[in-house]
Amino acid sequence: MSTHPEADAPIDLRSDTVTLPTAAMRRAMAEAELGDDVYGEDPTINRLERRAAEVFERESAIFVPSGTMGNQIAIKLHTRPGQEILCEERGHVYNYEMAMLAWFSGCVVRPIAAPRGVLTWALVAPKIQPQTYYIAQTGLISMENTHNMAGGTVTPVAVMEEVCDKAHERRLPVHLDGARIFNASVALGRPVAEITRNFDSIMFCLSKGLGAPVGSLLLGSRDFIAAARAARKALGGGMRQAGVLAAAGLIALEEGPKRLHEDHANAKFLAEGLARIAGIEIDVSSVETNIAIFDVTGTGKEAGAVVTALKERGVLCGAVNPQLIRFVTHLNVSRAQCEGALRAVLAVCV
Ligand code: TLP
Repeated sequence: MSTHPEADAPIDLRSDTVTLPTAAMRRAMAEAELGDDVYGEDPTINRLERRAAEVFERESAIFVPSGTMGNQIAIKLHTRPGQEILCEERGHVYNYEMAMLAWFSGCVVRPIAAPRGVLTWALVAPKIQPQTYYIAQTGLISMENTHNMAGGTVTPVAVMEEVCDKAHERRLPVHLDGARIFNASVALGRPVAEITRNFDSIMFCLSKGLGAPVGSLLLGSRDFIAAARAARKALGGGMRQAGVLAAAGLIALEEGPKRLHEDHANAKFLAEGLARIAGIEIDVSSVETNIAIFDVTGTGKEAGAVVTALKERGVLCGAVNPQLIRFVTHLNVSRAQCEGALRAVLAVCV
């Protein structure tokens, strides 16, 4: 399902969210059987939700318009206002979801710094609040795998299992922001159902590396997903004939994971090339999936200025902060384009 743009088109490494639907997706969207999903009558949405639940071996699943909505519905359902949520300090739920965990759920975050974004029980345990009536209580632990802003790093299965088991002993739920859980699954060489077994809820995105134009799924128990349906409606996420989107999503779910290893190889190739450029720092071993984050401080330039100069050379990417730049590979990025991106970085930075 490759749809590489022409060689002279911009190289878009800003995110794997920029992928365009394949020809097969567009055909399936045009031909999708539709109904009103708020009445539960869209056969294509129903099929996608059933299939996702089957793939993850969960009781139930719900289609949501975005990863943000999936995460925030889960947070709302797991917590009560006035509680704390533990997550890694660079976590998406904390940094890039419009403080909705405060706004919608009335919670605050107690962020935890974790090397490579790997949130271990040893880091989590000391941050759980004692059960004293005058201290805000810990309501939820939220993990992220792969970890986006740590550079697409993968949390090992044993680490996830220990956090879930120990949290459950303390009656604490654990949510997984698995926006890129299929990238983690490919990197770990184990099926998504196996690596996510112990979480209370899981969100994953169809519209990142898997290539669908829109949509994410939230998975959990039958009761949890029934409650999620009401929360989604409250947020304005009741989407009527959304089967047009689910039709593309079904293809993304079946076909998308099969080619993610190509994106991982391209990100590694970029990282290896970047590591050879004077003034750029990147830990190549931490590039485990489709994201490469590198430090340009040693070039004497600010990340924002490098991003602007790269854009002029047809390479699109984003600055994480004044030091760091993120490259994300995906199905619309070829190896030849990665070679072109490295040539552009060399020209701009040296
Ligand atoms: N990530 C986007 C930006 O918001 C940063 C990107 O370009 O990587 N969880 C994780 C781990 C994510 O990376 C993202 C999107 C989301 C949730 C939210 O998904 P959407 O954009 O569908 O709301």
